Amino acid sequence: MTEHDKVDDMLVHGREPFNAETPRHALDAGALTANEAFYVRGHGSIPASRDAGDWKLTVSGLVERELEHTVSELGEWFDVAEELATLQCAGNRRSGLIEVRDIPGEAPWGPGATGTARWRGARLADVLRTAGILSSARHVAFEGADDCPEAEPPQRYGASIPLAKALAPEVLLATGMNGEPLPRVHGGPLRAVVPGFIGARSVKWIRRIEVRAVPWDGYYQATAYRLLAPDETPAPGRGQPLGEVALNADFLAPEDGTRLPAGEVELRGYAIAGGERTIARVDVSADGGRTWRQAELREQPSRWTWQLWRALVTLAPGEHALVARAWDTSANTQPERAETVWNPKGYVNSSWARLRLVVTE
Ligand SMILES: Nc1nc2c(c(=O)[nH]1)N[C@H]1C(S)=C(S)[C@@H](COP(=O)(O)O)O[C@H]1N2
Ligand SMILES: [Mo]
Repeated sequence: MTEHDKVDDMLVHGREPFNAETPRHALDAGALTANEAFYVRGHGSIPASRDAGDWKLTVSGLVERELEHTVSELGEWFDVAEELATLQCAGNRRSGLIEVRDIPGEAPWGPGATGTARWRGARLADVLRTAGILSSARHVAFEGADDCPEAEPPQRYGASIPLAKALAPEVLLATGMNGEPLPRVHGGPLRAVVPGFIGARSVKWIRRIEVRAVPWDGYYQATAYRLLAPDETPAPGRGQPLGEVALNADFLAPEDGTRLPAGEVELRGYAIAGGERTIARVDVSADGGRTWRQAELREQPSRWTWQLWRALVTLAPGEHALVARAWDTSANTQPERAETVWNPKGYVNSSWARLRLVVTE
């Protein structure tokens, strides 16, 4: 184990703030990702540890009555719920975009900025209903306790989601992860979990919930985590705010570049649809996309999770470039090339998954 109780082979993109990606084999290990291998994405300093007894959450803004509860009180006063849900960072698979054109200041995350866990906590909707939502409310913002020096101007991390999503039963104020108290590096003692939305909206170390008429105006909602056109530069309000996760997939096994003997090879990977959609199909191709065969979908743990898949292909000696693409229940599929989705912050690389294998005699 290394810092923050993570396995030794995490792919560390930064130590301060701590950012670390899950290795493919740890995602391949099962439908749920172990806490000690779950990716960490942080923009600021992890707040000093506090226990649930004195960490206070306030609910304010467009509400009939303001609430203030410690995390322990939340557990006593609201029903405890569980959701299996996948978190996925909007920067997942950015390395494929960097290969097209450099993205200064953004780390080259591979396919492991994602993970699936069993989250436990109060339903946000129950808390909001207790506060009473005023009719002018449209968005619900979460403010974290971490100071983020990279933001312009420096500020605490914050983000918002539309009110309709905030009132959906799957959105949790989580205090537990995979049967353990929520680890501090993942937002303990309290974080939002917004299934189907980009990870950036699942704010960690929440201290304040603000019910608003307009989206949160902080840096991580108004400037970052927005999809810009290739010729734009980031500025407040520019581009499109990212919300629902986009359809995506990647290979998990074998590792990229593996050498293996000729014959049958089992390819394994994940696919995620995002939003309210689910995965309808995953195809793999061993000839660059001229012919495809369907992968076998494993059972989906819940409607808010990814779906693992596998496919058998027979490979002759030589170098092989395999590709995979997913389809969702809206009949969307993934674009072929990363060039077509390149953007200045390197978000949402939804292009085909690619895997190189070297097959020997
Ligand atoms: N307070 C706070 N919440 C945050 C962040 C952060 O930097 N600070 N990063 C966000 C981003 S970009 C992602 S992808 C997820 C990552 O959650 P994890 O570190 O538990 O995997 O947390 C989100 N919530
Ligand atoms: Mo993220």
